[in-house]
Amino acid sequence: MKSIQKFALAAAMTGLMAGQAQAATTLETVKGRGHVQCGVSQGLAGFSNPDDKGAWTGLDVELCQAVAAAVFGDSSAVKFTPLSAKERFTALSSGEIDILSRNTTWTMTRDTQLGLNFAGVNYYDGQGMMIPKALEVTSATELDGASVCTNTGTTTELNITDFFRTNNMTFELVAFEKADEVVAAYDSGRCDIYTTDRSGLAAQRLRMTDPDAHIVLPEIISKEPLGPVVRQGDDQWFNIVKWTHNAMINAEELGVNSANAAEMGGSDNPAIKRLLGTEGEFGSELGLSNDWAMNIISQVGNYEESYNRNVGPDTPLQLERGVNALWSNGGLMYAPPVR
Ligand SMILES: N[C@@H](CCC(=O)N[C@@H](CS)C(=O)NCC(=O)O)C(=O)O
Repeated sequence: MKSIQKFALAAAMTGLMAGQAQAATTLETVKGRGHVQCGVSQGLAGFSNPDDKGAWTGLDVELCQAVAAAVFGDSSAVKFTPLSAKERFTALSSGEIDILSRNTTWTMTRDTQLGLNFAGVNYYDGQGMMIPKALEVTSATELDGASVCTNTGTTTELNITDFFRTNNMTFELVAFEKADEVVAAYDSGRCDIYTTDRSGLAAQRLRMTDPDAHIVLPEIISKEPLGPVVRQGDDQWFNIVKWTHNAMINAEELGVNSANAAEMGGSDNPAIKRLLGTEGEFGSELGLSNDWAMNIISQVGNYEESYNRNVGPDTPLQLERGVNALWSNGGLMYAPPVR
């Protein structure tokens, strides 16, 4: 037995013999600390990005603020840990963060090998490619022999390799740990292609010396369902993050938003009453107060508000709702009911 395993076994036995109490749950740890610790990117406009005063903004940031509103009734009770793609899962597994909310794709091995639970999908994405207009290429299939800039520790690296191989094309992968390095390398002409999630391309194009000199090709080469992640082994915390996300989507569907939530608490619609806690014990069954979702919606907003504020058509990213529309509008956003 490796010495580290022996140590863990001895520590566990000592704990058992001493009748030691169970380790604290994530909710207890979070409450004791007084804030949620949320892992985010190192800066990606629209998703998790510090503003000029250093305050974090974005769709992924607001998900964590919503969890803080659900737990503490205070959306500001959250601190952010910027993480590279490579560092993010270790930070979650080790307990350094309570939630990873960082343009992270739900894949099978992240569930099975890394022991993680995705609490939902807050942005359905796909991988794309950006190229300088000057290349005068209209399809990725014309890019045989290209050099490709991307991030290490991502699904992106794997998908681009599949794409070139299945199309019988050669390529040179130029991978960096930090997104800033990828942006700088591509912008300086080191690569013909910048590949990442299409939402990421929309954000990073704005950082180029001349954004208009680049285009995103039409091909979508993968499925990238992005969402918040927790560790396996704490179903209560998993439920809290999952239902925070669901509450924001259900609120949009029910027409409840930050401006009308307080008034909607008095609605006759039973689905709205259950969501807002004026009927039932749905919050206390999560380990929270019954106004958990009222706090999320009044302090952060519903999914539509968060989407439009951070990544929607009126933001610099200009991302149409597309597949991220509610199921009732032909999209994929569908939350189970509060029932
Ligand atoms: N969704 C992919 C890619 C995630 C990723 O790390 N993308 C880069 C490129 S957009 C990024 O987040 N950069 C921002 C940063 O590292 O701060 C995954 O989960 O592996």
